[in-house]
Amino acid sequence: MADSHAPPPATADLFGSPDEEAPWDEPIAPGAVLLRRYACSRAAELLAAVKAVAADAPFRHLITPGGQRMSVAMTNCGDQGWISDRRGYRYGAEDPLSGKPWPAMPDSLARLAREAAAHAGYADFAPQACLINLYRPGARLTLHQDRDELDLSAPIVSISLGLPATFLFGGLQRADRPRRFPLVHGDVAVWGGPSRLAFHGIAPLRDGVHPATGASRVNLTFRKTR
Ligand code: MD3
Ligand code: FE
Repeated sequence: MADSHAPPPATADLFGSPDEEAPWDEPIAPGAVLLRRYACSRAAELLAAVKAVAADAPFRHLITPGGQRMSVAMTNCGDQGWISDRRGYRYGAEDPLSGKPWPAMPDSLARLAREAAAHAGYADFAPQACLINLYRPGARLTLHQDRDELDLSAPIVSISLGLPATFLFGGLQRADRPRRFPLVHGDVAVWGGPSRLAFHGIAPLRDGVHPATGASRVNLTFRKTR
């Protein structure tokens, strides 16, 4: 028989499964905040949505304008998708593999991005593009800026799922030495204001297995493109 006088668990009731921790905020620079574990309680739903998108628009390794195959595999959902090929980097409404529009952005994804942006002080964030990155061990993203969006006043929201990664967060100059932050399953970040054009990247993914994703990491970035 349950003891009705037992104190309630500190956090377990509010955050689904008892082994899930409550999210917390970690500001890392002006305009940049990590919402630690923010997406944990919804990770299964988010990954199911990613799987549905990838069934329509499969992950592929894009070619950079310089002719290199990217080690990260990518796909998109939403009204616009980010692509790279010999001709350059750009957003477009169609998946070049199929010639069809990108899959619609699942509500579960759009809702989380919107809530995270609002939590960080950006009301009414309406992402037009969601770029989905798939990392296998060894995959990396070298230091770069995200500047293919026409409206740089909107933030970018990112969600990390699966294997942990080391995020490299530099400054506004490529030569600024990056700080390193671990990103783990369920971490969400909002990048706006003075951090919107910061150089950033992901160190080569280490070997491992995660219960939710196997030997991989999935990152989603939500963007207002115009
Ligand atoms: C800081 N993705 O898709 S997410 C990218 O984990 C990208 O796959 C990484 O960089 C990933 O372009 C990092 C975190 C992130 C995203 C956009 C930013 C950090 C950012 C834009 C400006 C500053
Ligand atoms: Fe980026």
